[in-house]
Amino acid sequence: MNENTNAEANLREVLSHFIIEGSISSVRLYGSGHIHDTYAVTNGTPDSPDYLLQRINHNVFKNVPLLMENIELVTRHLRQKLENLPGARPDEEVLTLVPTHAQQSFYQDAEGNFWRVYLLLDGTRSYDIVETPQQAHEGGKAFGKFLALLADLDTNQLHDSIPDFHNVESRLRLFEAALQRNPKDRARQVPQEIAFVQQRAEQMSTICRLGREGRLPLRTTHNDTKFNNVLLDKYDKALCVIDLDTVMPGYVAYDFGDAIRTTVNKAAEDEKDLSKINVDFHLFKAFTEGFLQETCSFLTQEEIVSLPLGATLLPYIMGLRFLTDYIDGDHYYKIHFPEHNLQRARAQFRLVEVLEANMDLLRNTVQETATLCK
Ligand code: A2G
Repeated sequence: MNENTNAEANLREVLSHFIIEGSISSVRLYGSGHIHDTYAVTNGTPDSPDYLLQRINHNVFKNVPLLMENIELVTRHLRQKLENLPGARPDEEVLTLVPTHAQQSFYQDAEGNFWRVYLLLDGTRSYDIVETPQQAHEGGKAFGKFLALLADLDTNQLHDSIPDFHNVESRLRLFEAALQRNPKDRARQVPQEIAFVQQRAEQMSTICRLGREGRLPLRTTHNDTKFNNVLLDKYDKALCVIDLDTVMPGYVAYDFGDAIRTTVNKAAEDEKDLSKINVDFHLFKAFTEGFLQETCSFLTQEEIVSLPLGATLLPYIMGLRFLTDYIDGDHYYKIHFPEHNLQRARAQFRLVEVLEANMDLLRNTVQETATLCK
């Protein structure tokens, strides 16, 4: 047996613990995620579904059973809400977990790895780079509707799958600690990036502060609203929000900001040529309209004001996390070449600068859109 056949045999063994219909014809690596190992499982039996198999990264998600409880809770809640919504298609609009024969939502193998299986949604696609305002608008609607459907889920029922995930003050402390440790002696290669982080530390803590003062409510938020976490159908209509691992209590500006980070910039998240990093304002407006269409009935005025702050905060946090991982020796994110995390950090910081330079435009667009839909 060669290495690939061996690996596929192991994956098929894992799959045998789940209630799978039909017979599997292939299992292949899938997607562009930075955290888990994901495989597309193709069914050889006509009319039987394809699946998505994931090995959950338990260095990142330290308590997988609690993580899976969150996902069960959230998918159940979304499904119930959609079942009562005229015209909704719950089977296509919510992820479906496939249980194991022991009726669990995950399987732990002898080596301690955790696995789960979802139904693969047929005929859908996601975009790493947004191409049209229609796609941006649909993405805005999808993430907005996600928040709206979960607005009545008691946040106390959710576990923090990664504590302090978007808490920038905590991220800054981890960054300073990595600088102190400096295990690979990389800190001296990046003085400009370090200065970039430190100059903005205070201003970027605004949302944290407003939250602490009780001026921004904690809601059930997605917290990883990269545009490619929305599946669109063949007509580019948004269908389903995926990657529910970080659904936790958070601020709406986090979801808005992370989605803007990955919607308005037509260059890659790790673009090397910083001159290519720009903000497409048509996409910003289209996303904002879709998002507020679904959420403005329940967002407070302070939350609406916080949205443009989220748009600069999230690329800042991502740049900070990429840079921290680079300094620390690349333990968190999967990298594809030695300076990948540094390149990602630089691209994110450039995006922060472009967004900062256009803050008035972002604010006006958000405010005007909110006024129109109130
Ligand atoms: O990469 C992953 O999806 C991260 N998820 C997310 O937070 C963000 O950093 C993203 C960047 O592309 C987790 O860390 C769980």
